[in-house]
Amino acid sequence: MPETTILTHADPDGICAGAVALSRFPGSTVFFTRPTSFYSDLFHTESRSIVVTDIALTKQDAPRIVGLLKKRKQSGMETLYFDHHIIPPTISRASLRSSLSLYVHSREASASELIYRHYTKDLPRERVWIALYGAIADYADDTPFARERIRNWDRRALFFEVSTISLGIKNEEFATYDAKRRIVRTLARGGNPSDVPGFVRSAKKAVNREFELYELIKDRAQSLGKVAYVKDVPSFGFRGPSALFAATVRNSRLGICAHTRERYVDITMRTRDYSLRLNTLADRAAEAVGGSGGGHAAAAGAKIPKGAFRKFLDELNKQIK
Ligand SMILES: [Mn+2]
Repeated sequence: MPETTILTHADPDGICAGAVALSRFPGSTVFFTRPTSFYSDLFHTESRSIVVTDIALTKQDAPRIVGLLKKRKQSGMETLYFDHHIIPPTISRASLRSSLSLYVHSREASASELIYRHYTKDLPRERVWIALYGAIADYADDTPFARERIRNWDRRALFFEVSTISLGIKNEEFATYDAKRRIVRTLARGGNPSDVPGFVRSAKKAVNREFELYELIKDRAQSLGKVAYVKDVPSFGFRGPSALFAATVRNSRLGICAHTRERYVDITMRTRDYSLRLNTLADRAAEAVGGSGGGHAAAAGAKIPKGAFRKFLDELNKQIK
């Protein structure tokens, strides 16, 4: 087992946060995980030091994750955790903090920003670009830190790189963990997303599909009360934009993209109205129909039982003031 393992999320913020971690701890192994597999991945990682970035704790797993972290700490192993998701009500912030060697958490910034700010002194100044890419990609660039730093650089070049990474990973070619590890290594060395061979072309392909998708959503979006939705429309990995386009074409505040899976319905929610707190809406409406939901204020999701979709929409309509 390597000395240090980085466990991070495979979305752009996770990739960027992981790259900042790798810049700080060169030679680490980079491993991707997600909230639902975090417990098992943590369990199977035996490195003396683990850096976790951008991974939410699920309500269900949080207590046993804290237990596992405590055990690691007692046996002299360290775990550093940088995150910006809600702390689930099944654990306390204090118990989580005391089970970690370092806990950097804020709901107000991206994981990339949080880890970069923590290690600023140990990193080349230009590495702040990665933090900004992660922040912008996660819609978390409206922070004092990001606002001020964006002024130091050419904003259009920053956004070009953000688009490359956000769109580029939507193609199969760059959707694998191996490809994402290559991206993390390039960024950690001081490269940009556009330096990864083939990545800009991949982003171009993705943006074409996104515009085609818009035409499809325009055709297929429906609404119920204040909620616009598309259900079981092929969204090619663009579930967020599909939900947003549904809101846009139906002129609604809230848009939903729903996919029927084998045993449940997968819901993605986006809004054009930033006064709505989608994570709260998702959590409450899903819970009311026997599912679970959460995420961020402007980007959330839920899993609900099959057959509960209509009731879920009714619940959302009740919740939106
Ligand atoms: Mn994030």
